[in-house]
Amino acid sequence: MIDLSDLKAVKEALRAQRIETPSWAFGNSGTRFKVFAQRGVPRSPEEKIADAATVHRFTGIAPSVALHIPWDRVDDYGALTRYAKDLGVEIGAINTNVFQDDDYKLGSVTNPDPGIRRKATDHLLEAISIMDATGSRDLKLWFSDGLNYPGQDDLRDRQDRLAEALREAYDRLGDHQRILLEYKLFEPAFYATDVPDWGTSYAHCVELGPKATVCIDTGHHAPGTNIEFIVAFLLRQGKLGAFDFNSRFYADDDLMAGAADPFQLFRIMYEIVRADALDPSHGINFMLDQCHNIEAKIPAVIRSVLNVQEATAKALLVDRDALRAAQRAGDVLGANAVLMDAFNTDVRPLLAELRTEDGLDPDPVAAYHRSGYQQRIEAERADGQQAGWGA
Ligand code: PSV
Ligand code: MN
Ligand code: MN
Repeated sequence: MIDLSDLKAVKEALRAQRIETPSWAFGNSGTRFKVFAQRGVPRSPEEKIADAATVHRFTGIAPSVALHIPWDRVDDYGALTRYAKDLGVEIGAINTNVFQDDDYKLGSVTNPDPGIRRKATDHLLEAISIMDATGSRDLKLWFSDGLNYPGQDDLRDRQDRLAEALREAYDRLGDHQRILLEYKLFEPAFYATDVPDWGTSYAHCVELGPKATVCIDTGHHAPGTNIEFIVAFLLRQGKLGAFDFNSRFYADDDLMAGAADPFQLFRIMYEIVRADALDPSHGINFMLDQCHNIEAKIPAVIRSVLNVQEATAKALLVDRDALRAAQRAGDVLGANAVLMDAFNTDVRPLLAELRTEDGLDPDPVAAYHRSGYQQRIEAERADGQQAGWGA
């Protein structure tokens, strides 16, 4: 059993933790079969930011919100940034969207048509201009580009076109800005995807330079993939830039982080702790990328933040000296027991204590329900509409 009496260092590490919420998680979303509208969903980027600020108010560890362009397009990004600041949050990563335009049927930056490639690359450059106005560090790129049929296009030419567009975006980055290149095994393309895995993303990032790093979306792998290995490998190479946390049972399900496999989340967070990479100064952006199709959105985002925090607390409890000693001694069962001991520890009382010490409610979900915020937005946003995925 782990002794929970003197945990000053663990609490300090948890206090420094930062999780970024996605604006689109607050809007209506669904599957290709049906979008179930909910009452009180945001009608504008400002209202999404207000919901993100509410998540931060109750959790204390979610002080930034990622935007998705054009879903969150506004005329004045400086004003939007000030609006966010007034609510106590910052604008985080700027996500590009080169997947919802008819022109991109055969690809965006990899499209065989140079005119369409130009349009897609211009969108990436526009996103960097938005980052200049919002003060954002991260340009998050995910390309839906790929092929449905063998022979449809030349696999290698498409890599060249991708590299060319990435180079143009990279060269436009300011000193404190960087690219996060996300990969995804399949969907919407079913035969080949142009950035299907961490290796492809990593190779492009290495070619680009130090301001390009890999973003791991936990829902974007083949079933059974050992994600913590990828985390450990990229950390060792200094090329892990960010996470899109969510959980999945089948494909890219975008369910709440830690809901499907809390043990996997713990194993991932252990590799982060193992590399001393939890602190924001290390530069990893711990984001959520989720869609709440049937559950209430704000409590679902709060729950996800808490799930990541719980996994982190357990990872911080791993007795690293004992683990190393067991590993060096070749004690297979002993080493595994050290890890499982931490995972099986109930950290909820510790986290409740931490929140109380910091002036937060020990139960953020219950506090949200008591706050009246949900009733207020349902009344105020009576004409709520699609935002994000449903748009
Ligand atoms: C693609 O599946 C993805 O994970 C990318 O991050 C997109 O930007 C995001 O989903 C939108 O939810
Ligand atoms: Mn993602
Ligand atoms: Mn995804």
